[in-house]
Amino acid sequence: MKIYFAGSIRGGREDVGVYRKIIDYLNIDNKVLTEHIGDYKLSVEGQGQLDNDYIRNRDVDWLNKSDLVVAETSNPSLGVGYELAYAEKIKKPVLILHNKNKSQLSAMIEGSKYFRNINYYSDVTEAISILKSKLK
Ligand code: 6IA
Repeated sequence: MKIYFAGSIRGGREDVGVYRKIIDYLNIDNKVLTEHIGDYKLSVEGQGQLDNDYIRNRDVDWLNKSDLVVAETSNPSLGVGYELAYAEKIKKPVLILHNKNKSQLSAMIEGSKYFRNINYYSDVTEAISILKSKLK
């Protein structure tokens, strides 16, 4: 299955190691379309000269083509919020992973009946076990 993985970029890159592990796990039996999110070299500083229109349109195209959206929401990110709202609008299945020790998930996500598959975890090992059981 084609998976759109969403995680913070300009919202902050401190969880990139978690994104990398989740992407590596998902890629065992699936195709993650957004591998760059787990790329340690993708830094906020290096993004000034990138074409925002291109990025947004390519990402929306990938969202449309994906079978499932997996979003890691612990580090608040406007882009991830946008992607979740877009997935809700086009009724794409969504699985959310949120580290309960890091932040409180937005009421706009918790309060939407569309997002029923919200999974709270405390470390990356638990996040992977959740994926294992949910993607069986
Ligand atoms: O507001 P944020 O930057 O935190 O939003 C992150 C989310 O928006 C991710 O889930 C991505 O899918 C999407 N996104 C934001 N910026 C980019 C981006 N920047 N490339 C791809 N997706 C993005 C340029 C990176 C470049 C080095 C290839």
